[in-house]
Amino acid sequence: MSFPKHFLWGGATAANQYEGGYLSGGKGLAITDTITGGDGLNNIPRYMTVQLADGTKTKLERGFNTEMPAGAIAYVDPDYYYPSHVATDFYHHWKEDIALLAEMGFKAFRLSINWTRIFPNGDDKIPNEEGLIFYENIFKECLTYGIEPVVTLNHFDCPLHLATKYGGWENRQVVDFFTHYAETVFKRYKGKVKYWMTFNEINFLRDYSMIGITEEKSNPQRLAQAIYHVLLASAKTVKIGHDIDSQNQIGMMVAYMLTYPQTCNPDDIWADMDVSKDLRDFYLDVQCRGYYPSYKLKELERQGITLLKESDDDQLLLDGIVDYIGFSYYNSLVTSSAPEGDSTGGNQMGGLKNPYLEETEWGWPIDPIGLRIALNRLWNTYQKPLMIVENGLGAKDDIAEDGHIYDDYRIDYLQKHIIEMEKAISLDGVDLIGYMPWGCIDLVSAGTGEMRKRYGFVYVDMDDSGNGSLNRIPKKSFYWYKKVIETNGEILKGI
Ligand code: P53
Repeated sequence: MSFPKHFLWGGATAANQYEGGYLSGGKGLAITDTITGGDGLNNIPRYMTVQLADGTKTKLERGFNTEMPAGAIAYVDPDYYYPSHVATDFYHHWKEDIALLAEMGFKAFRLSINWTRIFPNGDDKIPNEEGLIFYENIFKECLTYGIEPVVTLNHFDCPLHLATKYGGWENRQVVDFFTHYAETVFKRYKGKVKYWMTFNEINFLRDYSMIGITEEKSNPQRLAQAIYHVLLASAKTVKIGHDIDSQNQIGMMVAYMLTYPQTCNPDDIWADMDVSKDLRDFYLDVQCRGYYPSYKLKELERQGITLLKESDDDQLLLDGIVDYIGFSYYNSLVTSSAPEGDSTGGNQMGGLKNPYLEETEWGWPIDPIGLRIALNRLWNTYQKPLMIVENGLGAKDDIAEDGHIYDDYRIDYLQKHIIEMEKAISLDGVDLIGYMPWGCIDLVSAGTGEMRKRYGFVYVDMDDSGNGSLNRIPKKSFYWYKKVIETNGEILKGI
């Protein structure tokens, strides 16, 4: 095994799925706080509770196929259960949780700052000191154990007030609100946090629940403008972060949707290229190269979309080239020029069934070699250091009679992926700097809002309706991962 000496072994979380304390310590409401729990195995989606323009209260399916009508506003209804409100309560368990991560030997811990904990409304002039102290204590605690915090500035949590009052990211003012927030935390945590990421899975910020815009389908100009603003905010954030501390490493984060064309029919190959651009490459191109690629400009032209820009925007995008690429990788997808046949699930979206791959209980194909392919493609295309900031198996865990959790299936999944990572490093020369499997301590699923879809090395006693003691129990994978880190991967040799 040849993992670099200072390889960042760790794990990843996100505030809206892990933290809870949704109104504690002066936190404001984020749109993610208005999304209900669902049931992935029985196809019950997550909903957003919504008040329509005429005052009617209703719920709308959260997702890419639903459009938020003009004038509608998300709200919290006391009759519904919202998993983000308590989540797995990192808010009250952070000391205990960080101690558990330290016991596994973590070198890095990815977490996100809740924007609404720092600026409850998003447009506040002065930050919420209690929120700033909350994360400061967490970073200090990590550092006492030698754990490097890896901080996502925005993991799906748009302040509700910014949607209601400003129309979300379609409004250019939101760029300034966001960069004010970023500047505030860069200054406050200078010297404590070195690794930052701007927007989580930036290639999937497409609906009201994440960016606060309405009519995002019937008026594609709106979505294109909002995405432009998000990319601009990301670039501006990178620049501000570098100006405040030249030691800062500021990366992007993309859901790496690896796709395979179904056949060698050139129509299929072309369709795959076409889908890939929109699905992920566009976001990588802009953030790694500093400008909109020609295919995107042509596409906007064809759609009759004109982006509203300011004179120094182009320079801003160039100044905001990222230092590294962070990405999530869970599965691969099959595309086709004439998609028919059985479909499959997956992170963010599904594709056609791949007959060569097994699937998880939630229908996500398992494809460790795909991770090596993704690493090679990203490295060869952009020549930027890579960080895997999400990977893992969502599965049900049972507590055995002896009180232990024997999650061999999870060990098997992770092990196979780590072996492919090692090949990418030692055989292909990829510059991979870290591995942070998802949900290292059990947390709420983003896709389905369930608790029973677990990723962690540590079990948290909490069920899909929010009942449970919140007690933490290390699983079998906890001791396995500890060994992996301790031996810098050597323990996997020969497997
Ligand atoms: P889960 C769906 C919706 C939003 C984000 O996914 C998602 C997904 C995937 O279904 O992607 C990322 O929890 C995300 C994490 C998320 C993780 O994948 O649905 O960055 O927040 O938890 C895993 O199993």
